[in-house]
Amino acid sequence: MRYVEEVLAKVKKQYAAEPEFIQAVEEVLETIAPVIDANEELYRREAILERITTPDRAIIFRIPWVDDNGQVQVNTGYRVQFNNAIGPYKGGLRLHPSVNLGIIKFLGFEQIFKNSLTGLPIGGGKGGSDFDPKGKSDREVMAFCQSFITELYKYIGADVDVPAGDIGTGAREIGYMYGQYKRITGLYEGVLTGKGLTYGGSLARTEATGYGLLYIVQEMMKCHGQEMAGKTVVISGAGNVATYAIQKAQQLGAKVVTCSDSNGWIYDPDGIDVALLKEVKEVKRARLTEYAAARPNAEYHEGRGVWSVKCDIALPCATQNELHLEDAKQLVANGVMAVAEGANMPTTMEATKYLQDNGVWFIPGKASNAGGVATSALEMSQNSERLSWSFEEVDAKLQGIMVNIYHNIEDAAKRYGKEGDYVTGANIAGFEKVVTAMIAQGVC
Ligand code: NDP
Ligand code: 2IT
Repeated sequence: MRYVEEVLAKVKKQYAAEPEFIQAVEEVLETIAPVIDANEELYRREAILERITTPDRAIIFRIPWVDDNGQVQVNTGYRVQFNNAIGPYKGGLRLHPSVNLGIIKFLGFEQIFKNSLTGLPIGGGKGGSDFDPKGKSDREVMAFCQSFITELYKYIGADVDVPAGDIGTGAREIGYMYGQYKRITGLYEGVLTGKGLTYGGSLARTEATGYGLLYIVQEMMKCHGQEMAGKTVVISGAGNVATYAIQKAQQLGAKVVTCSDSNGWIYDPDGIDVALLKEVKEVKRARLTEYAAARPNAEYHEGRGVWSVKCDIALPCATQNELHLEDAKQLVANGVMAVAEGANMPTTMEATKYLQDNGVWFIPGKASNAGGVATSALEMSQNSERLSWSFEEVDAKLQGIMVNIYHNIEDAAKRYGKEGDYVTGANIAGFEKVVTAMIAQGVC
């Protein structure tokens, strides 16, 4: 059996209880197969695929905290330090009831390749907890974050592992975590990114993932003789990534007509009002029904449905496996031109194949949402030199990084005879750098 098939079969058997992790590994291994086949003997002897699919370590811990009624609550915390061949572990912390080891492993695995694609020296990691910040008071969130860091602090550090935000972890949570880390260790260091601007955060980090998504889409459109101006865009999610994707799309002259949360979705024929969306989501932490209530022309629908809206470009920005085969069929039937992932693995494997087979330009999250972690790495650089750069400086670097990623993945796909297959291109380009570093560093 080919080495790549052998390892995939092993992973499927060994981690049968982690479907999202298997899905992420399968997509990567299937698409990098030509690179593996061409180096079969070396990679087999070096056990490259076993090593890259097994985290360096996975830390699982108890997080006890006291709620506002004096009741002790217990959550489970995770940090998966996947691969540090090219730099310290780097990746977000997800706070959502759906979090389990398999979810964190899939995200950590994706992060290895994403971080490599940024061109910056960062390895792959991810963490989080099944804690749900929704509906909790600020004091409860602080109690949770302090307890979380009281255990996690032992395993992280500016040159070791640098966590950041993800679903459910925003500026408030990072602030509480940073305060607790500093209190325990006495260190004022760049151990977390996405920090507030008054204590080491970087300008443009808040906007970076959404803006970066649009920068890469813009570059792809340009290379295909198209422009963003005048395009209709549908976006899912209403969090950090979605909000700034909507904002940048509008700045580029496109019209974004949808957004969503876990309860329902908005169709706003006049274009989403970003200021109102921020007020509802970032300030009030309320539901999208409040957005609809303030916009007479907007429709609110319960459940899922953004992919049924006719558009030129679709940008899934909420969560994994939120765009299914039926959605892909509907998008294609409605004439969609491009799909780019703001979220991590939002498109199922069947949906991805269907879109690609029908000529839709498809950019996978590890390339298209890499602007967030890239800007986190820029935050680390600023922390190291104890300086802060202007918004324009960071934003210009972000644009350069996203344009580079597009050309790197396009080129890698071409080199392996898969022109226009950005999934293959992203996985190959991401893998090449990591594998070279792994082999150079010996068996570790
Ligand atoms: P936020 O918590 O800010 O927002 C998440 C949004 O997605 C919310 O609108 C939320 O709705 C919705 N959502 C979350 N889970 C579900 C679900 N199971 N079903 C339906 N809707 C859901 O997170 P981010 O915007 O930061 O993250 C969104 C995606 O982008 C994630 O996949 C994340 O991993 C990825 N990402 C984030 C980066 C970042 O810098 N923040 C960088 C790169 C990728 P509700 O509020 O109702 O839960
Ligand atoms: O999925 C991701 O890339 C993130 N959540 C951002 C990670 C980071 O370290 O900024």
